[in-house]
Formats: sequence, structure tokens, C-alpha cells
Amino acid sequence: MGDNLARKILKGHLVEGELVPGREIAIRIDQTLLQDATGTMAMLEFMATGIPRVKVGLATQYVDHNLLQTDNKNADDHVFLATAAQRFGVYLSKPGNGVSHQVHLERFGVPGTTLLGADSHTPTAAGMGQLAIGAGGLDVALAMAGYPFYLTCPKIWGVKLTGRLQPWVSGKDVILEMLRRHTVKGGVGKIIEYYGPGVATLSATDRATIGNMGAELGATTTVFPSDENTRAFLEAQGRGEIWRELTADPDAGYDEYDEIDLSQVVPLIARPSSPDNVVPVSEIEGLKVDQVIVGSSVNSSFRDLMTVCRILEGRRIAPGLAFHINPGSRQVLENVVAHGGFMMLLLAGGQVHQPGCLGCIGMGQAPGTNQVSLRTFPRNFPGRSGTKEDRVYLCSPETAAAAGVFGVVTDPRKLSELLPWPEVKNPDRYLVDDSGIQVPPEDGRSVEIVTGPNIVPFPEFPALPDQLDVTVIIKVGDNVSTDTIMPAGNKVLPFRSNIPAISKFVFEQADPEFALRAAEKGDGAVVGGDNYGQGSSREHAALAPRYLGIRVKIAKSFARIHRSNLINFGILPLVFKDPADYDRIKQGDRITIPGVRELALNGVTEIPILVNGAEIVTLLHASERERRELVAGGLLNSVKEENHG
Ligand code: MIC
Repeated sequence: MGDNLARKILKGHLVEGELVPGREIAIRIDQTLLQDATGTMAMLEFMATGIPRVKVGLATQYVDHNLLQTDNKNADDHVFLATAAQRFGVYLSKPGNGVSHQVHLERFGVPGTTLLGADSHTPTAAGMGQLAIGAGGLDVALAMAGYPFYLTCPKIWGVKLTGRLQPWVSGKDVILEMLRRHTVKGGVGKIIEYYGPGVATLSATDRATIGNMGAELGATTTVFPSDENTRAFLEAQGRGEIWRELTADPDAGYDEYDEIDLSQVVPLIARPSSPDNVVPVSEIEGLKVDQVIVGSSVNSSFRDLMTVCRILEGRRIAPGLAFHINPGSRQVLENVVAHGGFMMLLLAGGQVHQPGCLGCIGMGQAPGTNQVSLRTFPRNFPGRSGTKEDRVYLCSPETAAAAGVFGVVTDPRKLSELLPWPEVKNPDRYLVDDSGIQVPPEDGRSVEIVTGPNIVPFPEFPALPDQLDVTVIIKVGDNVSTDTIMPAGNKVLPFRSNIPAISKFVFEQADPEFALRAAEKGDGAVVGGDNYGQGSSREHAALAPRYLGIRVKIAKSFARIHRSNLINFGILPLVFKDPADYDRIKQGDRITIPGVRELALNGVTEIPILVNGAEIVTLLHASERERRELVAGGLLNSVKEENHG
């Protein structure tokens, strides 16, 4: 049997281990991606390695999350990142140049290579046949320093695409269909590989949309072949020379299978407050909409925005509705302007924002209390918008535009009563403008790194003691996202480079007393349900609880990136052997783990814990390398130990 594409790329990059699902492997990383919200900490971590210049083929740093400069903090962070990028040989995409995912696709991604990014939506680069994985900042910092990336070898899940999307249906509906079928846990431990005749009918940017939101399925990443559409996109970017064809062997097999007939996909929408709460748009038609936002992390390409422009051309946004556009990049905006789209939006009454993440991470555009907000974003976890009781729906640009026209949720196919389907294609040749990219000097040694008062040194953590005695500080349910653990948004995000300050916000929306209680109790534990820590890559969701004294998290299961982040900062991720034992622990219980250091070091999987004196068996699924890190008190400690013999 031949190789599928994911396996081929993994094989070509394998530096340790065997490609057997479930085993730990290490792969060589060709490119890295940082954004500002995770990047300040990652850059500090890179500096802690003492490596003078990045050792990866290409390192990029984007400034896209924190664009509001309401005081010194973000401005300080931006100068720090700009100077550190110059010093260490990193390409910087300046504030206003766009969202990392869109810009990377346009200017840097290379088919068949590996990309490791400190953002869970890094797999957007699937749009051009790249194997792009989201990870915590420390993992990316180490890849920048030339270390391989360790991961659990995933299963490869082949999803065969047949047919062709109907008018008014687009890539977003395909990934919403995947979420409808498989839920936010459906992709855990898997790479999703799309293949089959339907692939050729999807543009590079539609594929990017599908890749982006593979993160919402919990997948390790998503891959698409690199074919004529990939070539056309690269040529339109003036980068045709880097194209190469990549596809699965004709007799390739997969560990798991699914099939989607694209012609049967209908417009879909995810209801509040989970990306898998998906129903056909037609099912909730007529719901009054207060706000629409198109763009940001996903669906912010030329095709997506220009489709909206064409639908709104010569019409007015429905009264009482706010219609926002967040272009994915400066390039997208310039091309929309050049094609007359900007005027169409303005005359329709739309509000056009600077390219960047903005409302997607709660940096502005929060809806009013009880308002219905339709967004083309990838996530709608509770409170993520910045409004506690929010009602955020996720949909395609076509569905968003239909709501703009009618003021209520409307199946976009109804638009055909007003206008013919404006089948927008990406340009054959983009207007390309790299003025927002700072190229690092050949030798950055003389560049002074500017660290303003918002850049606080990285905290030190002690090694794992022989025995842990902890108090359960909080118990939460299934699918708790990192947005609940460590919120983002305008109040919190500016503290991403200041762990003592940001730790005050841990679990803030779920339990405002959490931080105080944790600090008061000393060593603590968190108990969670299934898929604990789903969502973003933000390592602050591990780092800040660790700073507050959390030493162990016990859950029914963990999301991939969060589990790695916990280990990176020395927090034990224990899994209930019998999930029913979840019911035997409550907030305030005392937990003792005798001999934990020995057990971790000796490769023991079953770790008995005493809850108020009664035994519960938990499991530590961790490789030898991960166990060394846990015992050392975290990955940086263990790297330092290795470097000092
Ligand atoms: C997200 O979409 O949740 C974010 C904000 O992009 C995060 C990164 C972060 O929290 O900085 C992600 O997806 O990893």
C-alpha cells in the first residue's frame, strides 16, 4: 500500500521514532510562526535558550492580535518584538499588515514543508499543501532554536471529497459539516487529509478555511494536496517558482475514512456557544441579527470579502444592524480596493476595520447584552466575544452577507431572488505589497532589544517534589476551553508578557475567586471533564495557573496542545482510569500523591492518588522525555539541565 500525503511529509521530516499512531515521534521543522499574543512570551523563552540567532529555515513573527494601543503595554510589546526579531533573524509582519494565517499563506508558506506556529489556527497553511501544526509558545521557541518538535504520532484520517459545492455554499460550510458530524473532539489524535476528485474544485483559500477550523475538531492538523489550484494561487502571489506537486500515492490508504459529497453540503451555522453546535441555516431562519462580522482568523481572503462586497453592491445594510469587515491582510484590503469592493461596502453602510484579529479574540467589537452576533470566525466559546452573556453564531461569508441584507438569519440561497450568484474567484495576479514586512538584517548582533516596563522576566518553577499535597481549587465540566481557563480580550491580553499580572484573571469568568483561593491555598489541583483545555494554543492557560501554584490537573481527557503546555510548565496531566471517578472528587478536597517523583521517573502509568484518604487510580500518559520535563519542573528547566550536563 502506498503512502498518503500526510505520511509522506511526516516521513520526510522524521528525526526520531516510528510512524505508528500513538507513539511519540519528533519531526524537523522548516518554518515557525509567532503572533504577538503568544509571541512575547515565546520570544522571552527563545532568549532563555541562549541561542544567538534562529536556526530554523524561516522564522516569522506577526503582530495581529493586540492592535489597540490604549496605553504603553501593547506599544511596549510591539517594540520588543520588532527589535528581538531583528536581533535573532526573524521576519516581522508589522501591526496592520494582517492576520498571521492569511499573510503566511500569501507570502511565506511552501508546499510540502513543515510549519510550527504558536497559534492553534496555524493549519490554515493547509491551503497550500503545508503540514502546519499549532503548538504552545515554548515548543515554537525551541523549534526556532533548532530543536525538533515532539508529538504523538497521529492517525491519518482520509476524507474523500466528491462533487462540487452549489452556488452560495463555500468552504466554511464544509468544515461546519465536519463539525456537525464529528464534534469538537472528533479530530483528536488525527491529521485530516482531504483527497478525491472534489479537492480540485476548491480554491487555495477555501482549503485554507477548512484547514483553519480543523483546529475546532481538535485535529493535530489538516493537509490538502498541492495541485494546479495551489500553483495558481502561488503564481498570483508572484511565488510560482516554489510550487511543487504533492499528492497521496494512488494506492494510499488511511487509518480512518469519511466522505463528503460537496454537492450535498447546505449552508450551515454554529449556534452559541460551541463550534460544533451546527444546524442548517434554514432551521433558524428569521432570527433577528444585531451584528455581523466578516473576516479575521478565517474567511478573510479576497474571495470571501469580495463575495460579500458583490452581494452588498447597490444595497443598504438592514436598519439596526452593525456590519463589520476585518480584512485578513493589507494585501486583501488593497486588492478589494483595486476591484472596487471598498466603495460597495461603504455605500452599503459597512464598517471596514484594519487587517487583524480584532473581535475574534475579544479585542473590540463585543456585542451588546443579549444581542445576536453572526461571525465568520472559527470560535464562539462562552464569553470569548468580551460580553459575558453573548450569543455568537459562526457562519460563511455568504450567510453573513445575507443577514446583512435581510437583518435576520437567512439561507443565502434566498439571495438568488435578488441577484445572480456572484461567483468570485481569487485574482490571477494579486497586487502584492510587502511594505508591512520587516526583513531581518544578515547580522543582528548589534541590535539592542528594547524591553519596556510591560516585559516582565519569565518566572522560575521548582522541580517536582517527592510527594504532592494539593487542594482542589476548582472542578469544571466537559470541553472547557482555554478561553475559560485564561481569557483573552482587551482587559487581559496586554498582560501576556507579565505572568504575575495575567494570573489574576485565571478562570475569571467561571469563578472570580479562583486566583485568590489558589494563591491562599498554596499548591493546588484542577479537576476537569473530557477534552479539557480545547481551543487555543495559549500557553498562558498552563503558565498562569502554574504561577498560582497549580501542580496537577486531573481530567477525563485533555486537548492536545493544552496537555503539552501543561507538561512544558511542570503541571501533571493525570487522566481518570475510570471516568466515573470524576464524581468522587469535589472542590476543596485534599489530594495526596505519594512518591509521585519516583513514579513519574520510573515510567509508571498508573498513578494512585488519595482523595481525602480514599484511593483513586489515575493515568499518566507521558513519554520518557515528557517525564523528565515534569520531574525537572518544566521543559525550560530540563533544557537548561541538558545544556549544563
Ligand atoms: C485563538 O483563536 O484562540 C487565538 C487567540 O488565536 C489563540 C492564540 C492566543 O490565545 O494567543 C490560538 O488559537 O492559539
